[in-house]
Amino acid sequence: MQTEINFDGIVGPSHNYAGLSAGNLAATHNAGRISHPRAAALEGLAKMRANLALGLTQGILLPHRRPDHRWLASLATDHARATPLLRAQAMSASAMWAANAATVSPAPDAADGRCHLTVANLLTMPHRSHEWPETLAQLRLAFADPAFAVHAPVPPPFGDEGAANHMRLCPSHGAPGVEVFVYTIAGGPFPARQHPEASAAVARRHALDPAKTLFVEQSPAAIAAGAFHNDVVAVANERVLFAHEQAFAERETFYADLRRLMPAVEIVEVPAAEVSLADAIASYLFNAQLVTTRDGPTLIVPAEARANAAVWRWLERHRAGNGPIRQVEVVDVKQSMANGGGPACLRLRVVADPARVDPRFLVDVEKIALIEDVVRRCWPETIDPAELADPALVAAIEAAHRALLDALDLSDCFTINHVA
Ligand code: SUG
Repeated sequence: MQTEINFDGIVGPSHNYAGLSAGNLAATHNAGRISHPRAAALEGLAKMRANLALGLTQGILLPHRRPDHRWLASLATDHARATPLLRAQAMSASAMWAANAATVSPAPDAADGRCHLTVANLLTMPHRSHEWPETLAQLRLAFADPAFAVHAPVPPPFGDEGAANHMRLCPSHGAPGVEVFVYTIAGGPFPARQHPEASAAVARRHALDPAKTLFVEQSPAAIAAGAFHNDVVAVANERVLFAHEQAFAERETFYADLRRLMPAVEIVEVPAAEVSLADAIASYLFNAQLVTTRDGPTLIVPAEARANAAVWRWLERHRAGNGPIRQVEVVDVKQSMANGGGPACLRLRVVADPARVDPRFLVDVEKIALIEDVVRRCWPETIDPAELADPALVAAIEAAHRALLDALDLSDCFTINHVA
């Protein structure tokens, strides 16, 4: 039974605000602030609980080992001797944003009938460039069944940010769909993170039908306004595409192609005159989880979307007018939001038969309670980024990580060398 499973990244014990992502306005504005890793992880777990209550299937991805000693050693340094910037890059909890873990093409779209996952290289940002080996190790465990094909990252110099720049439209999750790869062209004030060659390589690896695959340029205006990933200005689920008017460089061509390939598509476009790009990005209206529940298409938005008058007015009017989005759920993930990660950033969608997934990566309410218990006991309450060199903090972060893996019976996760 093909089901959409949302794998949420558990917020790691080193969650902090070091301002490492140029072009990510929230992260740069909050640089130097004190973070609350325990509250951050509990917010993420509460979102997972809420998704279970909506009848969704929920999975997890684990925080990575931080500091990343292996990465520092490869740079001929260590945590004590590294420069403050390198140290912060080795300590980042950025693997929590699972939408950047991999690009996923479900089995019905692939010529070989397997579900394909390509781990993202995330090479544009130094603090994210060393995520992929541990992510790959987890994906190889979670998706070891022959129903899946897990691929190593696209090689440099082609930056790939995973599912955050990929959308899938289909009549229903288990039916063949149209896959849309949104790429970026360098030249604006902020980095372009998704190289078109990377998108093309992922589509080829995933054995997609070229006739049902679209490559679309993200609008440079959106990147310049702070949309460092497409999922900050657009989201798709089954037949619905929900996007800001200024999300794509050539929207008319894209929409025409989409309608030709999938006449039943419902394009819900928010005009800039009603919600400006600035309001869309500040509120993360589009960094919502658009999911199918028993009540129909449901949008899970961050509380910041409700707090923005223009955004909330648009949502209320859409619902009152019987638009395609039938329900709006509000979640509080403000600790993640302060680093530019909304509800959609925190999850990786995989359409598959849950029985084929390693059960240690799936959660029910009891397992969430178990994780909450570890978080309450072991996660630091606060981190001041000025304290990242403190050996006592490092010891606490490493002990917290070990406690989580032990509780989930996943201590083998990073000890086996899964990297090809
Ligand atoms: O890559 N923030 C992440 C946010 C990722 C959001 N993901 C999606 N849109 N799918 C990023 O910019 C900030 C980390 C810091 O500054 O410490 C950070 O990496």
